Formats: sequence, C-alpha cells, structure tokens
Amino acid sequence: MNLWWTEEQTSALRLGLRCEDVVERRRSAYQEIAVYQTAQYGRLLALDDMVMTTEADEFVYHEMLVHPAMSVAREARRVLIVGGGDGGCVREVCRHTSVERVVLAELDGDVIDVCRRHLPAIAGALGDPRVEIRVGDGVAYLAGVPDGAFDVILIDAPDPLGPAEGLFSERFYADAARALAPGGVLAAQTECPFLHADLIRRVQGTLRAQFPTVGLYWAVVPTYPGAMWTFSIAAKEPLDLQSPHRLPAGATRYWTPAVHGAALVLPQFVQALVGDSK
Ligand code: SPD
Repeated sequence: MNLWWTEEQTSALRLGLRCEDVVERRRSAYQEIAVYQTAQYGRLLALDDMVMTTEADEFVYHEMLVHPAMSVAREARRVLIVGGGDGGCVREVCRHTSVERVVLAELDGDVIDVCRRHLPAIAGALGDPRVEIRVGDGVAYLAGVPDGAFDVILIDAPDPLGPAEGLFSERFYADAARALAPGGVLAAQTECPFLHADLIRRVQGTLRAQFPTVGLYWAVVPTYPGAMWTFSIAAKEPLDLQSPHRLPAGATRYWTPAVHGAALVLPQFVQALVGDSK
C-alpha cells in the first residue's frame, strides 16, 4: 500500500506519513475524527486532518503536560483536564496516588469513543473510578466551577483554531485562576516557538497578569508542527517550579525530575519570547 497521509501544518509546511490502513474515519458534530495505522509511528489520531497524537510519541506530550504541574502543586487530589478526550493525560494523572478525583471536560464525546476502541494504551485509564467524564464545552464548564475547586488544571487543547480558540483566551485563564485552590498549578500546551511565537508571547503575558509564578518549558514531539513543543505553567501562589516533590507511580519514559529541571531551561530565542520569568 502506498497511501500517504498528509497534514498541512502551515501553508508552506507539510508532514507526510505512509499509512498502512485507515482504521476509522468519521464526522462528529464538531470535526472529522480519524485513526490511521502509520508505518512510522503506529496508530495516529487526527482531528480535522491535524495530528493529535500517535502511539510512538504520545508519551512525551502526555508526561510533559501532566507531571511538571502534578509534581510541584502543593496538593494534587482534585484535577481538571480540559480537552484531552484521547485519555493520555488522564492516564498520567491517574499514576499519582494522591489523586482522588479527575474531571475530564471534553467537547466531543465521539473522540472518547474512537480512542477507547482504537487507542487502548492511551485511553485505558478513562475507566478509572476516580475519573468523571463531562462531555461539553470546557470553557463553559470552567466558568461554572466553584472557586478553589481544583488543585491542578491541565489544558490539553487542540491547535487554537475554531472551537479551541476559547481555550487560549484571557477569560478562560481568568476562570482557571479562580478555579484553582491556593497552592494550585495550571499547565497548558502552547504550541511551537518556531511557528507560534505570537501565541506563546500572548499566553505568557496573559498568565503573568493573573498568576504570581509563571514558567515555560519544552519537549520534542516529532509529529507536532515544528517538533519543538512548549508548555506554559502557572502557580496560584509563589512557588519554585524547579522543585518537583511528588512523583508518579511506576516508570516514566520521558519525564524525570532531572528532565523537569532541564525542560525549564529555555534556548535563548525562546527565552526572548517570554522575557524575564516571574
Ligand atoms: N498540533 C498538535 C496539537 C495537539 C495538542 N493536543 C493534543 C491532544 C493529545 N492528548
């Protein structure tokens, strides 16, 4: 089979993967959801023809979105994940024995269904009894959350287009700040510094206006546009982001306390985007 799946990452940049099988492709109320069997990276989940995750590199993204925040938050009992219907962040959160309740606010229930059936290694923890799945708009869900309801909020947003734009807005981060308990920590995926410098600058500026501690860190996710991926982290109270004190159970494949520290060290061109850290 010589079928190639292509993501038009920008108008001048494409990712091409040889595809051995179209496992499922369907249109939900919100988007086209597809799972392909690729020759290079195993199964790939695409939403509207954009890579969301692949079996080969998902661990980098999910461990690095989850463990930095979980490991530095004062407490990590109540966790909210906005987006992330594939379940990768839920899996990593559930590795923390401190966790009592995980709310997953995912817009599209069909994404959850497709991932449960075709990506069990990623979606397997969605059935954990601590997990409560809320299908609906994450922005609206967060707006209705009582003050201080969560210790950790993780924003596993798709790219900032269409319905996902609200997950990068000032209003949304203000609600997240309000919904965090004292000592609480938020982490959000904030795209690639080569391709989305303005977005990183804007989100970091918004976070600095609302949180006393803000940081940016990075990891390499080969199938994401530009491969160098950033995550923004913010704490409700002054906090040393460099000191992880809570570890996930079992072995990780990417995150370690040493990688945590290294990831917060920014190459000069990325540091220039954010200015001096708070
Ligand atoms: N361009 C890729 C951005 C994807 C961010 N979210 C991925 C969801 C994986 N849980």
